[in-house]
This record gives sequence, structure tokens and C-alpha cells, in this order.
Amino acid sequence: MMHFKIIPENYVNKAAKCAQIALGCSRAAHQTALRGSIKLNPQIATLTPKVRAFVERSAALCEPEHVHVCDGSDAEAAALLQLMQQQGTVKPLPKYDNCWLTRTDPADVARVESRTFICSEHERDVVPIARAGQKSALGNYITPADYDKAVTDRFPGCMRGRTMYVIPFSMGPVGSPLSKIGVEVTDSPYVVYSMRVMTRMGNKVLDALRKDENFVRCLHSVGRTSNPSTTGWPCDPPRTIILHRPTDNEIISYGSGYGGNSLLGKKCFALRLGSVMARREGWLAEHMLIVGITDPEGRKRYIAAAFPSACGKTNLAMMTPSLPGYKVECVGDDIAWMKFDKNGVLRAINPENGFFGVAPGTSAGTNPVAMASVFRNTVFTNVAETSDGGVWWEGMGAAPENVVDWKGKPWSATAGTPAAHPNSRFCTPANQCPIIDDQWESAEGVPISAILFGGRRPEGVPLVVEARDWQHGVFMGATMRSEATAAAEHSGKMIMHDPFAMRPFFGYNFGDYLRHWLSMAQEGRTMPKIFHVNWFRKNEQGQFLWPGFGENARVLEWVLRRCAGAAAARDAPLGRVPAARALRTDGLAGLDLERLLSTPRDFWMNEADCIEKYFKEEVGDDLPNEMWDELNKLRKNFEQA
Ligand code: TSX
Ligand code: MN
Repeated sequence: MMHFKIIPENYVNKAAKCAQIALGCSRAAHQTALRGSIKLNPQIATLTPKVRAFVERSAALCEPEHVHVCDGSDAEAAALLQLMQQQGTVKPLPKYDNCWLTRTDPADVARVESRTFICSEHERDVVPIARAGQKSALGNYITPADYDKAVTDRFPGCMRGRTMYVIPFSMGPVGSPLSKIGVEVTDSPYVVYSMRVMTRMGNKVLDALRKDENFVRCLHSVGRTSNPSTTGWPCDPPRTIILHRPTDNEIISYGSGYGGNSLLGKKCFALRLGSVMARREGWLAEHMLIVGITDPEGRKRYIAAAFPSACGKTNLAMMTPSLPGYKVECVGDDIAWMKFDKNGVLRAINPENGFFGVAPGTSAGTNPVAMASVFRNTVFTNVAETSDGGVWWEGMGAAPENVVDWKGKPWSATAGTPAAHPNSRFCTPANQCPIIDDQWESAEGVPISAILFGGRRPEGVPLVVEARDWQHGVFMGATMRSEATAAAEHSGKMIMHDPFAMRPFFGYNFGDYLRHWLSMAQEGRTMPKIFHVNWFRKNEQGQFLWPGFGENARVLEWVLRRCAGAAAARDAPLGRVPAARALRTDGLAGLDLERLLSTPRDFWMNEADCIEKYFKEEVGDDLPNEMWDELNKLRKNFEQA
């Protein structure tokens, strides 16, 4: 373990200056100014010059007591666990093998979109013109000046008395041409341990950096409050901020230790910065699961699928197909990085190394594969604890006696509050998944035959529709909506727009994002077929029309036979739906397939109005004309139907 002390000399005042110039390599003047004020430890010399410069500037700004460069070893992980136990951040779960429970501060339990910003010179780089100077649903813009001020106001001295950990990590298999490297500096051992699960980290990444020294700079601090936390979970909720500067390959996060706000490789890097890199370099960084499906004849194909939250994305990624002879294998459950290869085949990698899954609702019924994955080497956050040193959450099964809730208080079913926080999580190595695909770490990625978009739509939206062509498929992604628990001021559930399931994750102007997707269709490429699916349509009595879960294999079977040119489809105003008897429904009693596949005219004329309003209000002049063409086609198809 590399452990060394940085002796803080008189650079306290310099730190504030340093913050103003943030951490960019372009700001060379201050690098030299700082170097003189830090006692260099010999071990820091093993870092590449760019990493070293970043570490030095971060240390000068945050003033940690120690700096620890993570090597990724088992000994290091054991030491982190021991430290976190001493500090009261984790406790062991003796019912399982190497499993740990963390309870966060009750004010630090979720990603905070309202405090997540993208910085660029011009507002229009980040949000569409229609929202200039207003709040956009598609991202928050921050000026370079406000970005620098946010850092200066928070970071100087924020790690005093703490250890600053340096985490070299790779998004994607180390050495894959599709992978990217980051270095996260953090004062949270919980973040280090979680990054060890969710990414490839340590010495092998430092080695890779010696071949290509480019990396994304990630600076994270849990921050410090005037009234320190009594929960053993330091954080600074009133001042929490998550900043992205795509043009500088920089992410800066302050005040939250929770998942998406602090494990900066995931949403911040792989999606927000990733989407900007992907546009620049001609590929796609998407909020998609990746699965391989093998049919009874042994033919294997891969699909990628984007779903908004509460649609069961992780369940689909680990699905047990009901159709005999079919096999589903998991490549990833959350993020896909995809690029056309020289043969024109779209190849996908999962940039992650683990699953950071929502625990509530996961059971032997809904996701037996996840249940077989998570009871070893896992960090559980904000779940309930059982008296035998196990975990419990709503939707796992009958509540045992003597449950302690996520806040550490005795809980009973009559309490009226959930035992596990609704956003409680498991953080588990992907290689523990019993159906992990044998190609999941393939350097070239897996070939994608089809892309699915989905949503939770109680009304009007058919079980499955195939896009007529790529442009129509892009329109399907652009117009995705899903039922969600609405903001506090609205009661109950609303159908929210969530284009490409990327609404909180766009790193740049959504209009440009659509243009980038449209530009993917090129001569010599085998474009994946695009589909929209809806497992959640209901009848008038409010009952689901489709059994879902493993039975979704019937839809995937039709999708893959469409890709092979084998299955029959009929043209509907919305696109192509399964022809009579083309979708396998054998063994499903009482299915109202006609209704499941129907596309009611009145519903869709109203939906077209909602889409028009959304396009105008949120995208305006930045919307590619192709999207208006598709909306016109949609209306015309229904008028003529
Ligand atoms: O994950 C789900 N999937 C995808 C599975 C591969 N869920 C859970 C969503 C919450 C995150 C589903 N819920 C799915 C689904 O396909 N479908 C439904 C709706 C549903 C719920 C219960 C039943 C049927 C449908 N029960 C019975 O029919 C008995
Ligand atoms: Mn996600």
C-alpha cells in the first residue's frame, strides 16, 4: 500500500487562487506555483506527469492530511473495510460472505438533478435554444465563471484531517479500444470501495496510462458541514453540487457521498462526458442494458435497450426466458458504449464492472438471477437489516421479525414508513452474475442486432412496434415517455418525457444529440433495427394486459426473427407490429393480444399534440427537421387510418 504524507506548508492562500483556475491542465501557470509548496513523496513519482500534476493541484486545493494512491489490491480493500468499520460507515452482514451495510445521512440518498450542471462557453452547447435563460428539462447549464466560483466557494481546505485517495480507473475492459480512463480523487473510503466494484481500478490502469496518458479528471469531496454529521456519513447537502466541464475532461463533485453523485465513473463520466466524447469521436454513449439471446437452434444475437426508471431494466438484463430452449445472458444492466467497426457492425461494451441496482422490488420472483448474485462481496446501502445479520427490503418477500430500518431504528410493518429506502442499492461485481455473458469483457465489444426503447405506458402504447427505418427509430427514442412518481407539487403519477432514457444524462444540446444519432446511418453499415416496447399496458380495470418478466422473451423472439427477416409484421400507423400469430402466445391463457397491439386513433392524435408541445417548448429551433417530418408522418398515418 502506498501511503505518504503531504506536508502542507503555506499554500492555504494559494489554494483559493488555485480553485479559481480549477484543475485544468491548460492552466499551467499555477501548476508551477503549487509545485514549490508541496513536499513530494517519492511514490508520487510513479504516476505519469499528467496524473501527478492533477494529484498535486487537488491536494494543494483540498489540503488533505494524507494522499493514498490506490493500487486495487485485496489488501487495500481489506484496509478500507477496516477503516470504514472504525469510522462507523459500514458494518458487516455476517449472514453472507463479505457483505457490508452502509447507512447514509437521510439527506443524502439520491442523485440531485437540480444541483447537477454542465459547463461550456455557450449555453446553447448544453441546452436547446428554446430554453435559453430558462430552466430546461434536458439539462442544467452553468457558466465558466459560476463553475469556478462554485469550486472556490467549496473546495479550499475541504479535506483537512482526511486522507485523499487517488483512484485510477478504466471504464470498459483495460486496454479495449472502446475503453476510457479516469482518475478520481476523493476523501470517501466508501467511494473508493464502491469504485473498486463498479470499475476496473488500480495498478493495471496506471500501467495503461503510461501508454496513453489521457484521462478524465474527477475531483470529489463529501465536503464538510458547520454542524458535523452524527450518522457517521459526512456530507454537505445544502452545498451539494455536481459539475461537468466536457471541453476540459473534468468532473467536480462536492457534498454528497451517494452513488451517482460520487461514483463519478458512472453517470457523470460514462454518460454525460461520454455522450460528448461519443459525438466528437463518432460513437454512442447510451443509458442502455446489453443482453445476448440464444435461440433453440443455438443462434446468438445481442440487443441493447433503453428504459426510463421503474421499468425493470435490471430485471430484463438478467431475465430468465419463459420460452423453452431460449437463453438470455447479461453483458450489462445500465450503460452501453457503442461504435461501428470497420465492417459496419455496431459493437457494444459495458463500461462498468458491477451492478449498482435498486434493491426494493428485487426478489426470487422478479429477478432470481440478481438474488443469486448479490449475497457475496456486496455493499448494501440504505436497505433494512435483519436480526440474523442479513438484509431485507420491500418486495423481497415476507418481512422477518425484528427488522431495523435504513435509518437504524426498529421497524414494524405497521410503521407506515418503508424499512428500506426506496432508492436503496446493492453494489455487486458483475462477474458474480450467474448468467454473465462469456463475451462481457470482450475488447472489441458484442455485435448489436437490435435497439429497444421502452416506457411504462398504462394506455395506448402497444406491446411492441418496429420502426420503419433508422430515422423513425430516432423519433421513437426522442418521443419516449414513461409513468413516474411526479414532482412533489403534483399528486400521483404522471407520464414524463424521457428521451432515450437520457433526460438527466445529456452532456450536450439534445437537438445536436438527435443530429448525431441521425448521422449514424451511413452507407456500408448494418444498422440495427429499432423497436419500442411497453410491458405495462393496462385494461379498464387497471390490470396489466401482459404478464411481463420472463414472458417478455416472446417479444424478444419476434424482434430477433424480424432481424433475421423471418417473422411477419403488418404496417400500423405507428410502425410495424406483429402480424396475426407472428408473436408466440402459446401457453398464455386469457391474453387480449388485439388490444395489446392496438393503436387507438384518438389517443395518438393527442399524443402527437403532446410531442409537438414538448418539441417546441424544450427543443425549438434546435430540433432537426427530420423529427418534424416524422411527427407529420405520424399524424398523417392516423388521419388516413
Ligand atoms: O421488471 C419488470 N418487467 C421486466 C422484466 C423482465 N417489472 C417490474 C417493474 C418494476 C421495476 C414488471 N412489472 C414487468 C416487466 O416486464 N411487468 C410488470 C407488470 C406486472 C406486474 C405483475 C404481474 C404482471 C405484470 N403479475 C401477474 O400477472 C400475476
Ligand atoms: Mn441507470
